[in-house]
Amino acid sequence: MKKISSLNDLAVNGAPPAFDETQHVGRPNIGSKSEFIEYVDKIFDNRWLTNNGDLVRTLEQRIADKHHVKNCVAMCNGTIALEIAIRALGLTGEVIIPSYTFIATAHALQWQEITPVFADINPRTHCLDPDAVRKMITPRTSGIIGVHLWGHAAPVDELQQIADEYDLKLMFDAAHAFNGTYQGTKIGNFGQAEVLSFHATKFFNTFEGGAVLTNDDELAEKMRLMRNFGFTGLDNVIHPGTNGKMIEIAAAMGLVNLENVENVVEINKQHYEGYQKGLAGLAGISLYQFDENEHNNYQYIVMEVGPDCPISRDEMVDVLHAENVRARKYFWPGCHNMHPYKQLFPHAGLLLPNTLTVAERVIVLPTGTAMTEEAVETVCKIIQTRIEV
Ligand code: T4K
Repeated sequence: MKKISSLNDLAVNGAPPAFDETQHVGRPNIGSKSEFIEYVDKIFDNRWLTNNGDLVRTLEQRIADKHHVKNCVAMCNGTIALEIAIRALGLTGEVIIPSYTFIATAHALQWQEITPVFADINPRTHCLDPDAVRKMITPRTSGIIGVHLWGHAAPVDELQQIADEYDLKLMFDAAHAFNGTYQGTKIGNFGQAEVLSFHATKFFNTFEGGAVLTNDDELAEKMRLMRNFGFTGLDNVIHPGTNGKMIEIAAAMGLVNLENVENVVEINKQHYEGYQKGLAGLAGISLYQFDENEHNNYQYIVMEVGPDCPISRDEMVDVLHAENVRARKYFWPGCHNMHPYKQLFPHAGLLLPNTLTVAERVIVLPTGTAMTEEAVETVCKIIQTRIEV
């Protein structure tokens, strides 16, 4: 790997890029290939491919146990899991969410003709600000969806208090928060339901996949019906539904990856510490702080480029891309600036000052098991070299 020692070494100045192979944000964390092949053999032998198979049920039980929650309802992806949870909870009218999230949080509502109402975030945690949530409540509000962004828990207690006060439903988009905690309790136990994503780029993946965690047995039963067209038995449909089923091959990947999650946390943490060290003291650069009293999966390395940095966030992204570091501007420019919300609510940004500031500053850097410690050092060196020119 080529070492960066001065600005002249940077690809933007005509030299070859620092990395031969692209370092992406989101390279999958993958467990044992041979164990996966064993599961594939089983699937072929059983000729059972989908529809609540053995592997899906085993995975659900293991994930529920891991999160100390009564029910895990596995789905084909996190977005469908959000849609089904939203519908099962009976959300209608308006639902308050952050704009600073992946677009799926908003689309899962809009897709069902429910209006996402964007509330501002806390600039330190990047999660919903409870005071901002209060300001957005109207007679049409039926619920709140908090997002545990970067795996950091949303302000669960304050949001629950608001929900109780106004008789609203509360659920969480926990797509980033697999195996995380809030005040020592595992994610999955808060609100009426919490939704995980097992997309390839997530801390834990099933290729594509997701799940709803809940301690409400009745709600879980409803969602199990809804993910399977409302069928009970062979010919009896007793509920409106869709096809949200997880397939056996996805569950096999999940069972293999589940064995590996502690290893992934360890590597992610090492990389996080490597970035902390490598980026310390750089003008205008700060790294998102995780609460070390909680269990974090460190899947997102979130760097902020502030006004004191000699170059802008976008210039920094260009520098990194030129070196084959596929850093990402998650979640720029905020959901409220994307279609159809930008057209529907052209003035939403006026009430979202922290969202705008954070969205303009963040760069997510690569991490995970596909990345080496030296690669982390090199990425830091690229940033350092460009700043200290
Ligand atoms: N809520 C939140 C808060 C979420 O972040 C998400 C998903 C959801 C809900 C919805 O859950 P799902 O329905 O997805 O289960 C990615 C993911 O597609 C998306 O799942 C994720 N959030 C979001 C944060 O990131 P993109 O558009 O950035 O993905 P893409 O295809 O650019 O991939 C990112 C990088 O990962 C690429 O540069 C290359 C690398 N990669 C990707 C894949 C798929 C690989 O190396 N191998 C791969 O197989 O959205």
